[in-house]
Amino acid sequence: MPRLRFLTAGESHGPALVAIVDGLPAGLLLDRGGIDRDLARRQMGYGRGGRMKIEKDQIEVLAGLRGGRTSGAPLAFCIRNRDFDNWRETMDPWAEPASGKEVTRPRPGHSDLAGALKYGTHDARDVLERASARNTATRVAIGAICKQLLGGFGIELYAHVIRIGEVVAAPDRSQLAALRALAEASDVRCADPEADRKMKARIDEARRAGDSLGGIFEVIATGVPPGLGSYAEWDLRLDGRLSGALASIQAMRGVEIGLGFESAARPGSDVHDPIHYQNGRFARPSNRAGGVEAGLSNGEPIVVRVVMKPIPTLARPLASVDLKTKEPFDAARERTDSVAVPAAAVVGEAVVATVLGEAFLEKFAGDTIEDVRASHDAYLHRLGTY
Ligand code: EPS
Repeated sequence: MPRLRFLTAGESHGPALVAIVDGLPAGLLLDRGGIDRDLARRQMGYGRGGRMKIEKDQIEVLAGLRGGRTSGAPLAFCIRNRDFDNWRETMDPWAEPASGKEVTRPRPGHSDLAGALKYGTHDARDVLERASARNTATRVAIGAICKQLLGGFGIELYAHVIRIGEVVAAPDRSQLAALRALAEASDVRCADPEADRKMKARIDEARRAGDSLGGIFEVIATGVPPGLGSYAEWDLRLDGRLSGALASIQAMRGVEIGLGFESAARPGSDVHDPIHYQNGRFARPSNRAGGVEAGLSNGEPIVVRVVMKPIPTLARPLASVDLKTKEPFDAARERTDSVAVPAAAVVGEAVVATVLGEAFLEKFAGDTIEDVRASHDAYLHRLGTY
């Protein structure tokens, strides 16, 4: 039984994005509609540019699935890029690329300059095609598969936007279902209607100024049993794995778990969560740890927040230097989104699901979903009789 792992490939304007996911147990029933719904959620959001009007992302499974059930073999899928039809002359895998789409004016904040230096090229086209956040579609599909696995064991995930630019939301977190309904109905995926209005006004302002905005989203995972991850080795720690995976999403600049950076300002008595024992189970009256202590899930909801920087492609670009002539130029002007934080939240939700899926299948490893269930149920029984 291999551990859960995946690889992705694909250029933003190439024929398709592809992924291979290995280590899913056999017999897991997948719902294509659920995966496509998450792909559609990622495409939504106030402030996105023209590209999302072209794409309609859908999963096309190529291997490892029969009758909707995983076979235990690697699962391979692709998501077609509809925009490839407009880019054939540049992006055809075999034909010599037509001239005109070279990128010699690197955008500050994007991969263009460092990538061109790394590969010794004066045309950053190959660099930005792969570095593009378009690739997050594959991570959302992988996360959607993991959400379906985890959902079968009562683990639910949800992401919502809590800040765009200077606008900070104050959502009511007491009822998760209500928060989810509000955020899902919001164009900016924000569960605070007042902030929703202000965020959209701020996005309009940024768009008019040819500028972009970043923000913060929060992911909440409920129903996670205690004991996922490990304190035993650094690379098994759940906090490290969540932080690393979330920071690897394009444009993410910071991750905090639970109280996060605020922990620095408080005494320990106001940071750690007291332990109670009520009705035959351990209980925590607060969740400042965000569900993770010492690299292990502790049974409380996992809460992470992620900072996204403003998108570097600006309609009114910053100064840059031509890679060939070394002359100053305005950076390449490309079609762009002004804000992608609502989309990034969906990606973050998927990435947390993927990390939890990996940790879940480590703890409850099995060749078939029945084996996984037997291991899971035996563990819960043990916890119940502790
Ligand atoms: C992106 C640039 C834009 C975004 C793209 C990410 O694409 P284009 O250059 O085709 O206008 O729309 O995001 C997506 C295509 C997507 O599916 O999210 C970039 O440079 O990272």
